[in-house]
Amino acid sequence: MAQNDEPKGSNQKLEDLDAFKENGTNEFLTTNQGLKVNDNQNSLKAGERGATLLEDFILREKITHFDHERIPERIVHARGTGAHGYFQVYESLSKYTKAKFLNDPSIKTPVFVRFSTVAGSRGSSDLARDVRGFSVKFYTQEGNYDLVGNNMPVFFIQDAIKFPDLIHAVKPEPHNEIPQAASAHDTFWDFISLMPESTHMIMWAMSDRALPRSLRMMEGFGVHTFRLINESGEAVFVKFHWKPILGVHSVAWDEATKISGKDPDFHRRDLWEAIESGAYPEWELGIQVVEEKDEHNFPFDLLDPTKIIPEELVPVQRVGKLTLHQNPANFFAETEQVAFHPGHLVPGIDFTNDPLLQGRLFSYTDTQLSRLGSPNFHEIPINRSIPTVHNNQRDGHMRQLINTNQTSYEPNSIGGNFPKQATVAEGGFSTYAERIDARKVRARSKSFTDHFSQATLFFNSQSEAEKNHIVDALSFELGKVDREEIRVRMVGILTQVDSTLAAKVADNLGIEVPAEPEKPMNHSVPADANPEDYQPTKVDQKLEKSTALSMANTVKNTIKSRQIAILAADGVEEAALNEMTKALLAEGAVAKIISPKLGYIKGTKGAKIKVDMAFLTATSVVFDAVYVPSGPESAKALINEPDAIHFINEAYRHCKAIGAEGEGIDVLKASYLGKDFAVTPLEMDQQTAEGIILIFRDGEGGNKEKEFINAVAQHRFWERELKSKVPA
Ligand code: HDE
Repeated sequence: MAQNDEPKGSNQKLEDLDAFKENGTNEFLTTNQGLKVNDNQNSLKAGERGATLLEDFILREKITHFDHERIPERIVHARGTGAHGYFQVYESLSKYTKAKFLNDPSIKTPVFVRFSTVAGSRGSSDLARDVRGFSVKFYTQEGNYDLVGNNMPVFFIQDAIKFPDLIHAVKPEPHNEIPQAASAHDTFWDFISLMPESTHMIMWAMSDRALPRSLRMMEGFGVHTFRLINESGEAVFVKFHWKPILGVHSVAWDEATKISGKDPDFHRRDLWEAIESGAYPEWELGIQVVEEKDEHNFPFDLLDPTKIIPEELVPVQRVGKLTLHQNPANFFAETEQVAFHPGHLVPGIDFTNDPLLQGRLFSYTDTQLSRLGSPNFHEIPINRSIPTVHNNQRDGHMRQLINTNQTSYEPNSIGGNFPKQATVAEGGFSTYAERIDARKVRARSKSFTDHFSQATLFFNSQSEAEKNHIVDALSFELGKVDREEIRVRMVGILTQVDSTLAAKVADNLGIEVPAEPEKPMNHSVPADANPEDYQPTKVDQKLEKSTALSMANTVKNTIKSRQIAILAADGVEEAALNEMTKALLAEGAVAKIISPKLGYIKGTKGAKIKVDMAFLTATSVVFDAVYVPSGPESAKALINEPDAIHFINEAYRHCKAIGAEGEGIDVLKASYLGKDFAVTPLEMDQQTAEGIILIFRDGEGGNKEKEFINAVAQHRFWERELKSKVPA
């Protein structure tokens, strides 16, 4: 991640937004009519103690506006956070597409990005086990292009007509509105267990991908196959990827549940703080390109949104970079009012017939009408395109534009037939002329019925720790399901993915693995159809594993923007503390000193050291690593502080890097780590020792700071879980 020299707020869209900004500094308070207000403390009354008068227009205006200041939250993806930035392509992609913003490496296209969880309400926790939305609005010179994706490359269902069913099943149950932002309940698993097409997505959703460490450390995917079209009208199929420069990292489930209580805004805060500190989040745009002639050369259908194209079959070409460099000025005006739509296209990009995508093309405009209240939502500042809008659409609620021409129809002679259509050469959009020769039918293609092979591919590609986390996640979720028949049916589905997975989950649930999964497995069958025609099939994927699917293979060479907790009290050795802090900051990490009390602590040499947080407000789960510097008095104080010991136990349980120097090591020994090792790391079991960096003052050579930094860069030592069960 570059410490970017780009000045904040420097892009064309941000300049456009400036015209709409207001700031009352040095101004008088006014009503909405611009009238200066003289008394904002008291309503108008008949006498000091009298009834309030209806004529008090100032009171009425203020209360009325307040009464109406909420809008409906998004029906899905209600909880979100956003940021401004820009996108730049590395080299012209004119070979594939005529989209101008993808043709010229000198163009910095302004973007607004919104990340979200799917199921929870606006006020729910960031750390729900859930899919994350990854929506990008490119404000191109040819109009707005929206890439509305997720952090997982597949989806639960294959046809848009099932979307309301899926969402009704996952949302809080209708009779009691429980549970919030959680899929661990009967209706969700009832639906999933009857819909085997969701199995591949379930593997992703139950994996650590559903618990990102940071929005800056997750991938993004366009999910559907799209088309790119070049100047000569030639098309290729394309899958879009966002690859985070910091790698893909997650937190532990136990940690996620604790973060949800300690800091439900964890992801939102992390994104905000990274951008404020100049550690601008970055992703590379990746594309997988498939030529039209190869459309049918895969063991799956490119139009099926429950399938990936494994990177082994079609490599991801990294073609450009997205940088987020400015936080919104106002959450409601920008993050809440932004309206994405996969149908916002520019010339050179087009759809395919993926039946999930096709339904989305209707839904997104439709939903804005009830959410934002008017077909003029495109006039809200954050939604305005950079090119000015000229057409004959008129009026409607909250119209902002003052159209001054006499004609609002086309063709016309009175207005010179303006605004006029553009030829393709002039940039007019023309839909890709796909050949279609078919009967009109309500049907699912037979090429969509392999529901398990890629679920197995995903599971097989995971590391041991990742597999265990999937077992734990499924056991937790199904453990929250009241009805045993749903659990049994779901374990039956899991037998189709991997028999060990099914056996482990069944064991945790205290049930038998069914000898045969329930038949028919797929209950999503038209009334007059033969259920046999809708049952899952298996197609050999000709691939055992795909390395890109495991987070274990991600970037592990940077600690930029990682949060390190330094536990210290009065009597800390300032040299030890300063050296480590200096080394961490030099690598771009953030170091925070945590002590029994706020204020200042004293070093052994008398230095006055500012405390960032007291144990009362700090918690290990929002940090990536812990370091305890030397100093006998400091160590003693920490050993006597239960919150300090708990802090270390938790960090140890969550497999984080832990470092200590001199007497700081005694603090580790007073924690649960003391059970796992006696004196030196040499006496520790190799696996438990990993990620524990001890610095002995009389130790020989080596750069221990560097060793600690390398450990932090590994993110987590998940193998530790196999060895040590920490009761924290
Ligand atoms: Fe969405 N989705 N979706 N979705 N979706 C919405 O649009 C919908 C799907 C995604 O930050 C809604 O403006 C249907 C896939 C994101 O503002 C709504 C179907 C993917 C966001 C809607 C899908 C997504 C939404 C709700 C099945 C990944 C947040 C509010 C056919 C590729 C956008 C809104 C933001 C939001 C409908 C499936 C991603 C109701 C009908 C697949 C990231 O229109």
